[in-house]
Amino acid sequence: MTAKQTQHVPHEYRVTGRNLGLDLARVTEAAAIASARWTGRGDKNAADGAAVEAMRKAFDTVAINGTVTIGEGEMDEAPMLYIGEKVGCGGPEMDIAVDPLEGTNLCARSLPNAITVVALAQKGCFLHAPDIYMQKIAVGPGLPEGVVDIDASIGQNLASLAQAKKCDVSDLTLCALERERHNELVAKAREAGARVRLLSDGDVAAVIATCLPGSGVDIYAGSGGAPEGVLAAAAIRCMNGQMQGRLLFENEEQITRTRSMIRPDLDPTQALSLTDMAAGPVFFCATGVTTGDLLRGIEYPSSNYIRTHSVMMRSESGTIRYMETYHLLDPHAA
Ligand code: VTB
Ligand code: MG
Ligand code: MG
Repeated sequence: MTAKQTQHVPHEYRVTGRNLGLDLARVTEAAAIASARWTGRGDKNAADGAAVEAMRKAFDTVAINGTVTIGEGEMDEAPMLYIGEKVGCGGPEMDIAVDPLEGTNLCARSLPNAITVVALAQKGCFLHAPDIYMQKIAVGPGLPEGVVDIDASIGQNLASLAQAKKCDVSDLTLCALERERHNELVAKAREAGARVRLLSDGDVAAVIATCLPGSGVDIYAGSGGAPEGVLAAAAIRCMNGQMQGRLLFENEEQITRTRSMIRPDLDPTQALSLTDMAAGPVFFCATGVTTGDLLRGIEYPSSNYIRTHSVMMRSESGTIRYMETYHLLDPHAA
């Protein structure tokens, strides 16, 4: 134990009311078990559909009055978990953000890091991000506030991060999605001396990796889905990391639609802080579908059990819980 840790011993257990994160685990577990049947079968839509259906059904058991804020799309384009849909069996008014299968391609191709994700906040606390791209930058906890800035060059950010971490830029690893649009970012980061880890998909897990000791990821940068940005922001809030975002609009129509979703005077070029994306107390929960850096995937340890691995986080208490669950296939057979 370090001197800093012992200052806080004995730890007084703070019971901060009901942890809804535990209920959410059953929701992400259900989605993961359902989509895992499609792992490696090359059909990402079927995998996604199975996750959505199972997640929607599992929400019926959660004691909230939930409204989907980040979901599967607009009401007319998504049959379930569409934006504005009410879920839950009654309780406090909450905002819900979901990605029933984050990394549909990863699941379909049986590649690492497919996860099922849910986050919860008080009503009005999640950014109503449309399904466009978001520029993102994230680093882990324990660093000076503002150590990286979405408006600075990647070279400046890496230099500032290295200084804060008392290391060399060549000791840092930047993680980004492998996309043509990131060619310049990647070239500049390598030019500055950093290592670059490229991912085919799944930037929610990649942003979270910046906060996990031992993940080897020091900074996440680049653009990915805006809904995924809000989900990652919820997790970063719970893990005390830093993150900024910026919605990337491709045309006027997207700006108009977003203004109608968020607010009429929204400045489309505005940098978004962590709390612009996820404010107030938040819960985050994910279950692994395929084994990755964050979580092990779905496993079949014996003929009558399915094993899931989930993580539940809560901003209010800062708890990060990992849960391994054995699901009995036929509870009435014994
Ligand atoms: C992004 C990323 C996601 O899909 O949305 C990506 O945030 C799609 O990016 O994590 P492209 O349009 O560039 O292919 C994921 O990787 C998986 O949903
Ligand atoms: Mg999705
Ligand atoms: Mg996704």
